[in-house]
Amino acid sequence: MSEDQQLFKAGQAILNKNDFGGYTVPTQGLYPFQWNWDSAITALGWMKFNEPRAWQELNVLMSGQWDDGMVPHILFHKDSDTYFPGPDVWGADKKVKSTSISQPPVLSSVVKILCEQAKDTQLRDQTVMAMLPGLIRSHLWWYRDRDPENTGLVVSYHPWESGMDNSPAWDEALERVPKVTWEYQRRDLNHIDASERPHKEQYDRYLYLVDLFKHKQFQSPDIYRDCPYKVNDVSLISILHRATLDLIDLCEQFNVTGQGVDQLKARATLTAHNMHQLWSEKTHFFHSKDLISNTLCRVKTNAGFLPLLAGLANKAQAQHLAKEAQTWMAASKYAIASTDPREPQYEPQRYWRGPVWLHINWMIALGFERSGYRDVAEQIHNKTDMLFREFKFFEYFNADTGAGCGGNDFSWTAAIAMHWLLKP
Ligand code: 9WN
Repeated sequence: MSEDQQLFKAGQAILNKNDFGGYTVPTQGLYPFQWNWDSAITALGWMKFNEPRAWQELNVLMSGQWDDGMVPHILFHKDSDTYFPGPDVWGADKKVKSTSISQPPVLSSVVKILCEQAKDTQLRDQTVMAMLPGLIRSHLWWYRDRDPENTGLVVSYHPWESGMDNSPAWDEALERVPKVTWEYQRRDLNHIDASERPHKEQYDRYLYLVDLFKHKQFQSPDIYRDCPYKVNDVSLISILHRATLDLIDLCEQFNVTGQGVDQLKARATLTAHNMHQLWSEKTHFFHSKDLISNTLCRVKTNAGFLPLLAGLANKAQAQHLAKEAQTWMAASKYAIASTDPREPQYEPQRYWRGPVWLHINWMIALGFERSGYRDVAEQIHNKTDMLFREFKFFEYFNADTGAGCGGNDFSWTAAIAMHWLLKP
């Protein structure tokens, strides 16, 4: 058996082990529920060896969709006491217990990839036809509830919604959020060393926002008015835009018209028109925007490369980003770090403040490839490939040493390796 075949088998074993019956947990213990973007990305791995299971993953995720269209960030299908905060803290007692925010909506893009790879075309057509109305409603939810002023740039209310929880991009915006004063016990630190996780001070503020959503009874207009944390997350906006374009393609392919498809097209045009607001002529880079102070989040993070994935960078911007990517890669041994290694906030092993994440590198590489920078995409591919071969399927990797950090036997790491890196 070749090395790639062995690693593929190891990846397969991880997904089987993390399969909780129709959905895959990111890793056991630390994250015992179904997470939104983890699940979508994990389906790419399932697709390589079990097509029905890949589609099932997505169907189970969609089963938690709220009536207003939101697909929640976590679905609490079964109880577990190894994670905090659980369903009681979130207080969202829907048909499936869940959190009250969403996560980067990579789902429609994944559906498009699965469609291209499907061998069982009957199963594909049945599943996608049944899923499309829900997917359209979920995108309309983003544009309606999270962009009430029609700017083309959706608003996030929580760092957990970005999926890049303690990114230094959020530092200033988060400091404005009060801390909770009630006592709680974190569970992540039972599994992972504190040096790799967010600080208590950040958790205090994350929880304040969770309480606020509950007190506002999850009503978007009230939260939009009163939330002390509101950002245009450049990563989420880019992922949503890519996914909207992919969803529009899927609708054309499957002859789905009406149901708001025209609104999706109009919103996508608006995003493309206003994206320049997140570009800084000073740094020659894309930044998220703090909507309360009305300023760009200063620190350069990996999110700034993601407009390429969505075709939201013009030629000159793409050229700057290509140069920037080379500089980041020269500054740290492995692929694109989550924070620019030259920033004072860079911490190579603390979660989203420095470490390398495989799925983000996959998206950045796709972006460079789509923008005509094959060489940069290939360099990112090769520098990501080294990581999991040397250090196995960890949640993320120390950007300086490559050492595996966070949870081990991690679903999306295995899935991205199987989808993108391994040639069994
Ligand atoms: C909160 C599951 C999730 C990922 C996020 C990552 C981390 C959770 C946490 O784990 O967040 O959602 O408790 O730390 O930041 O991107 O989806 O893998």
